[in-house]
Amino acid sequence: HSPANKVCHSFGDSVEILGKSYPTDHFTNATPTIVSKIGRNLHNKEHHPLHLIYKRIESFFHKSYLRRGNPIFSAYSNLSPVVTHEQNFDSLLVPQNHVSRLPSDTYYINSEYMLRAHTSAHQRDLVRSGLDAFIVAGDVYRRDAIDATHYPVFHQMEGVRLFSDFELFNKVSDLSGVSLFEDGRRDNTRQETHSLETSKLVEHDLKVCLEALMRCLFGEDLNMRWVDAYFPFTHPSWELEIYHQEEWVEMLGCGVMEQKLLDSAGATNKVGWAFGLGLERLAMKLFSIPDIRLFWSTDSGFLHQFEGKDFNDSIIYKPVSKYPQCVNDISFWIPEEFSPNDFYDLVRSVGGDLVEQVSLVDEFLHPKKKRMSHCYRIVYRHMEKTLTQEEVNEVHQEIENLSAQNLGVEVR
Ligand code: FA5
Ligand code: MG
Repeated sequence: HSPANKVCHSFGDSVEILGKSYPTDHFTNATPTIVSKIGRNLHNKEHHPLHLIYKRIESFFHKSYLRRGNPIFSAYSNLSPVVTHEQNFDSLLVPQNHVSRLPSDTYYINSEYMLRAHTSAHQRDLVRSGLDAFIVAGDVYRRDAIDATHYPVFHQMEGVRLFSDFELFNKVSDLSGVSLFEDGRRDNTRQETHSLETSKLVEHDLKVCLEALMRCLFGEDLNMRWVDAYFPFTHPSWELEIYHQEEWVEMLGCGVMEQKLLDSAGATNKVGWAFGLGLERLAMKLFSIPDIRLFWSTDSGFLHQFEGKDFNDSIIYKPVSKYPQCVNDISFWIPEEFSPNDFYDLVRSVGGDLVEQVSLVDEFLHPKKKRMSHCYRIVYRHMEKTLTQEEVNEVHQEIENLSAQNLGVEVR
């Protein structure tokens, strides 16, 4: 059990989020820096690139899926990112010992509440409320490394579609003896309660939908591939990768929804698919945005390039010239219980968006002292001006001081 709360969360007895007060306790490891991002709602800001992508996807679902002229997918983009551990994990059948529950990976508010780590946290409740088809966009929070493509807050979009037996089988001509459910064994192709036809038809509908979505975003001659994956709440499961600028990039995870989840939500006579995709990943590829920190920029150099744009306009971001980097290393002896994510959070709290990247560049075990030393390289870069060495030194010194104070490390 990693002592995540060693990173002095520095809230008092309670923390105020979106007008509600939450008592802090031994679980609390969210930091003020992280909590200050809640409510920014970049995905709902007119002309913000994340909003443009969200609108493109929403419009795809609204125009592709109609019932008697009305969209069948309902869209949600204002659900609170504060959820219970139960919503984020248990409702999705995430095992008690799954790594994603570790405080080194997740931001907890207290022993009941946390910041959602994925938009899947809303699946069960929205199905329970009676919906058959919905999309959800929102900010999600994960403790993670720091570099040009990782930020502790990013945005996801979830999609869910359920089918009754009539809805699933109405396109098949020979229906004799086909039913949604049957008793069997779980294997690579299906869950124990699904017929093979169910599993294959749901898979087909899901893949056709997501391939069409990607073509709608990236154009007709897009290169894609399906990769087998595992999620506790879908089976079978896949990831979709697209080929872009000479590399394969994972865009989303998806699968056939676990029947146990649907049963717990009261949808016992339906089957369905679900997917979750990353809006930053899509936006960075679509608009050629080179650094994930830029989404949080309030500088006109960035936002200006999207102003007055409609979600269907094609946009290529032109980098505001990159200012020089400043590289500083920090080495310290680590205590017995230490997680690099504790250090990353501290760096993020002190250095904010001046920090472009942090990487573990060296670790070694002192043969006599039996102590472990870590060396981290911190790359500083301001997105809108040149940093002076003094400005960097001040931040770096503060990182050293607080690491010694809060993480129990001994700076070398
Ligand atoms: C999930 O979060 C699952 N909830 C997805 C899912 C939903 C599966 C419904 C099945 C059914 P994953 O952690 O792989 O899975 O994240 C999904 C997508 O979010 C990724 O494909 C990627 O596009 C994006 N993503 C994940 N981590 C990051 C990150 N650190 N920075 C930016 N985007 C990320
Ligand atoms: Mg993944």
